[in-house]
Amino acid sequence: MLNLRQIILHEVHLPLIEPFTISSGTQDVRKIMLIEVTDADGDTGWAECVAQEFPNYSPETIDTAWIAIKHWIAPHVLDRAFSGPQDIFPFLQQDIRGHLMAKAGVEMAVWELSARKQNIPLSKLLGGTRNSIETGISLGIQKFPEILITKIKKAVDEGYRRIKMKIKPGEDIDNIRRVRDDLGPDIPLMVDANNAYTLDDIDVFKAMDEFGLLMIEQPLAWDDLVRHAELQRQIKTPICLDESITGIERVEDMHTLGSGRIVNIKPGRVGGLTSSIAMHDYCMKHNIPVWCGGMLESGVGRAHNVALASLTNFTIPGDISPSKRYWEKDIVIPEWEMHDGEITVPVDKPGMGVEVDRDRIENITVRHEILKSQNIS
Ligand code: OSB
Ligand code: MG
Repeated sequence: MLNLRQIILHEVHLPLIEPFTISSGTQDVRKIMLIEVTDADGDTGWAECVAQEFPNYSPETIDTAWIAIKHWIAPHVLDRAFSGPQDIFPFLQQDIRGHLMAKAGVEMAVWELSARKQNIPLSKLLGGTRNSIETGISLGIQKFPEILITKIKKAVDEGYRRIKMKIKPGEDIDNIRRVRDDLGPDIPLMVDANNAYTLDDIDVFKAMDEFGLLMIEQPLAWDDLVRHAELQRQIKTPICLDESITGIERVEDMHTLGSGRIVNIKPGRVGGLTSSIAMHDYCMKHNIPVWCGGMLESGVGRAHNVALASLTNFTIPGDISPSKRYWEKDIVIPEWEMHDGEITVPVDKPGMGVEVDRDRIENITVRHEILKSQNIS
């Protein structure tokens, strides 16, 4: 039995080594919510809520997630007996609508706690089968195409197994052509539009077919499946859905409608690890490849993504880069490192396999709140 006694929320601000620009905006400081749960035995687990400062990726933000956890999620789960971490998500879904990022933060911390209590790695608790995962890089929109080319070349030289470049209207076909012309047809290249287009832009996507892209990620609206199906019917390049897939039902709908052929699973977007595993299993059964996306996580969220990406059907390199790609100094020990384009899954350590650097967190905390059940003194 699992009995949660306390949830602590920490907001830390981490400056990114370089600003990250997608079609809907730029981030230079990542405002991160860390979640620390404690159970009746005094054991603890950590996770990260991936909601960002502005609602330009998802409707949730770090502030809405804070409110959701404090007022609705924490009171719902504290001091209640659960048989295991897999019971948290269905329980939250039953009574609380939406707020998937907030729910995921708490749920993932409980998974981490459970792994630590059982003294096994989180990857094993989730059913992971890999000892290392292939690493991809997500490159934001750059000021000039020359900078993009240089960055892609450097990433390939560093060993990254898959390159993703962000696009937006006016910064798409010409940039892709330059990358192919300068760096050749063999680079495993894909693009991510973060919803910047509509079906009126269909010719842009038809033109992309000649570049041998691995996939086009989320070209149309963030909550759409029907128009994506129309687009996928008219182009050869596989569509990969990110924002539109908020859970297992949306994966089923995507499959039924033909809205895409690949799924980007971000546990933080879909309500947590239970939901991610269900999506993974469904996709494996239906021969839909999946990969683990990223939300510019600190080493804590990254640890959960690494554990999830160790499951069998994560066959495409994910957006799981090493700590140094994002931060001068990460908040976990050891930091995440890449060797020959791979990150080692910490299969010999319990829980998420890295320790939170508490001194460092204290130095960069801007908000902190301890949530306890009313029943406890
Ligand atoms: O669309 O995948 C995305 C970052 C923030 C919000 C949305 C996305 C991204 C990335 C970054 O692409 C991936 C990473 O964490 O390296
Ligand atoms: Mg994306």
